[in-house]
Amino acid sequence: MFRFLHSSDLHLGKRFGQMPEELRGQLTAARQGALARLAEAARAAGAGTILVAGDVFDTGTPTPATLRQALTQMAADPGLDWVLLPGNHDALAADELWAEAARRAPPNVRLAQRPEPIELAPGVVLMPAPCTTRRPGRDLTAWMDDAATPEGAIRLGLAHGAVQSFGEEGAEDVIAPDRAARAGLDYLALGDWHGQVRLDARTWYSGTPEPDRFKHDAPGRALAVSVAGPGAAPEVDPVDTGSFDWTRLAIGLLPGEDPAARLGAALPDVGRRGRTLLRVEATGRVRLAGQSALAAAVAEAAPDFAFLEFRGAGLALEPEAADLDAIDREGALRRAADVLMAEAADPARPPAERAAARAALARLYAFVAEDA
Ligand SMILES: [Mn+2]
Repeated sequence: MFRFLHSSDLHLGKRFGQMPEELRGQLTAARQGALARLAEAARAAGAGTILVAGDVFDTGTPTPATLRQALTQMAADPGLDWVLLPGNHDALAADELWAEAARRAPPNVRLAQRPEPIELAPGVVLMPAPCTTRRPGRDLTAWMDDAATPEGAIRLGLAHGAVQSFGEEGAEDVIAPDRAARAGLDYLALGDWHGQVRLDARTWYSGTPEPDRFKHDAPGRALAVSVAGPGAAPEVDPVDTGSFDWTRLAIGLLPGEDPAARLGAALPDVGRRGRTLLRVEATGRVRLAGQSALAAAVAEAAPDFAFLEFRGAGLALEPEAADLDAIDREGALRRAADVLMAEAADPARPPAERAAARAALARLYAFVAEDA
């Protein structure tokens, strides 16, 4: 029985420049902290080896502190072996990074810099496919098909990249999704996709241990994998390793509903909010009063969260004469409100302009309501 932890896409040193300044350092530190959480998860699963399937570092030029502190953390438990694979963000082309890593790596850290078998344990052979460049232009796992391993050995693969091409170019970059079957692998540990995905019983993307975007809308995870012997189906268990949650909250509204109540009911537990980055995406139809109430409810909840972003581009204003009357029945304010309402509903205008008109109208409404 061989047990290991499969992870990928740590992106150590990622700077989060688009985030508020006071949050950036916390998010970067949370990524670095993922190393200790992976070590803990490995020990809890009884695994002695951690395979990192690429993008250990966010760039080929991490700061010396990022590199050295990562290696120091990996050295903290000499009973755990780490195997680090160059991914597309930290490809072999970053030769200074990998040379420095090789100089400083503790004995329990192996750098999978060549496509050749590595003996992880007696009878357990790992075949790595390090990324040579950001876009290697070929399937780097092809060599595994013909790689000879000792009779009766467990064959493991480690690679980084897509298994599917969505664009017109780059199809030759793609990893054969059936590589495990073709190469007789007991398990193929993949990285690149930041969400956890099972391709087949022997082929998984572990996902990142610490989320870094809203796209996947899932907590940070790794995989605890057990292989009983050559040919045996692996046992694969997801384990939680995340520190921050990146959560998308979709709210579809109808004009008669109370948007603030809907939002309140859908928000995560208060205790978790300080470690949650939340994107609220409102769609549907809303009246002016509802839009004001929603904006106020978002502003009220925001300080509980590490980050809260509101997206209302999918929200249509329901034209109600009574709402415009509440602004004014005639005069300059009413004329402004009529123009804004028309612009907000004009399909010929770009979405950003319509959103601006909607926001301006909501401001006008809130301003007048406050004054009253
Ligand atoms: Mn990545």
